[in-house]
Amino acid sequence: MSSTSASWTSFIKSLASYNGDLSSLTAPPFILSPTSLVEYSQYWSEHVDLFLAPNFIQQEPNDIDSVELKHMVAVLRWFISTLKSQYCSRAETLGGEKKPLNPFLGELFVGKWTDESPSKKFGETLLVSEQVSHHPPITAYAIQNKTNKTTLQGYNGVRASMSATALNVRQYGHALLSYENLNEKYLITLPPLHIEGILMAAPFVELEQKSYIQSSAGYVAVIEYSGKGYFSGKSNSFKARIYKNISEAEDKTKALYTVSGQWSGVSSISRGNTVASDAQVFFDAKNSKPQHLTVKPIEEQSPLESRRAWQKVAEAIRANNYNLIHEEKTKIENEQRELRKKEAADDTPWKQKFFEEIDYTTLTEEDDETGYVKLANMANLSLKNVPSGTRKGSSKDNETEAGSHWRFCPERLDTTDIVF
Ligand code: HCR
Repeated sequence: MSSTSASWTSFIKSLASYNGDLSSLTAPPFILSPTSLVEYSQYWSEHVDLFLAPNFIQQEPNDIDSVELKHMVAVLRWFISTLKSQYCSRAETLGGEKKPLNPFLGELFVGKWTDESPSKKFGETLLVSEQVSHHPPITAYAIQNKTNKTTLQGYNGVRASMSATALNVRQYGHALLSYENLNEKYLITLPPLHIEGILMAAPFVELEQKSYIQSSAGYVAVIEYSGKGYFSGKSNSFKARIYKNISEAEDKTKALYTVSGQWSGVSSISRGNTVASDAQVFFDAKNSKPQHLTVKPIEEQSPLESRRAWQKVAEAIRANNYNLIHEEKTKIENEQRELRKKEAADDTPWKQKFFEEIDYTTLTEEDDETGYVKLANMANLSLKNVPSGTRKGSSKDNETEAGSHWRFCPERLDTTDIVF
């Protein structure tokens, strides 16, 4: 047995007794990614044109659909366009899914997308991503385009469990999209996923079950995911239906639009409940190149910025040097331990830079400026700390009373010393 397959075998054995905390998982070097999880927030906006598209939709005199429904279709297209970057990009660039670096508390990743539109109507789009909690690991982010008064904010954490052949991952958190000029908001829930191919040392992500997009205008999109064999026999398949509101979503024949296909490939859209064989292309992920954000050089980054903080670990991972990875990681972990001890001794807990924790179960719809409470109520979704997309009154909803979430403080971004 080669040393690579021996270390993979012992990794699989360790997964069998795995406790759900991804930071405690010690993986062999060839499965480590040199990128921190705090960077993954960038995948929400690698199609800036689609992210901003609703701002440029016009209502035509002969339109059958309301302009709000046209916006919902555009938001769904943008959401589908994010999935390939979110869930397939490591497989494409690194040859398989990898274990990301586990961000330290306060770790930052910032960058910007420049305007590549010929008319320069997009303006600049900024990303700020921050590790707001280490135990459990939670990353919060905001993507802000001031030119078009468009902001996406959200947070997410994952909990995992091992079954016979796959690592099952539940996402906690949500994303909130606001188009201020349109006076519209959208709540987006995060789908469960599992990692297949672990036994073959060729891990890849497959999404499962459902996620939702609830619009403040009432429309709701229900997206169902499946792997090989269910809808179409193809991996990364999905079927999304848009309804007038959440009660209509109880009956699939009431769908206003149906979109079906592969989120990593081509999907098509039809009116009604089924997708016709000659349906119009909705999104073609293979022929739609992602626009990567620009990040300033490492020398200009603050010590809290991810690529600067992890530089030596990342180099050791690229060099496949296990001792050096361990040595450099230990330095960061020890520094963090010392910081936490000092904070405890001085009674000055760590203060998050751009986000604050909030208990939404204590807020009324009117008191909540983000719109989360209202949108979650409209979609009949739980406000508690339960897996993203949990319906009110379901068994998961009854597992806890806690309702703390993370929200963006835009004024802190306006006054920050962090350079983009
Ligand atoms: C599960 C995962 C870490 C979490 C990653 C998340 C859920 C993070 C938020 C992003 O918005 C979306 C996202 C995409 C990733 O696909 C997902 C990762 C996939 C693998 C990774 C595990 C921790 C890796 C486990 C080790 C494997 C290779 C056995």
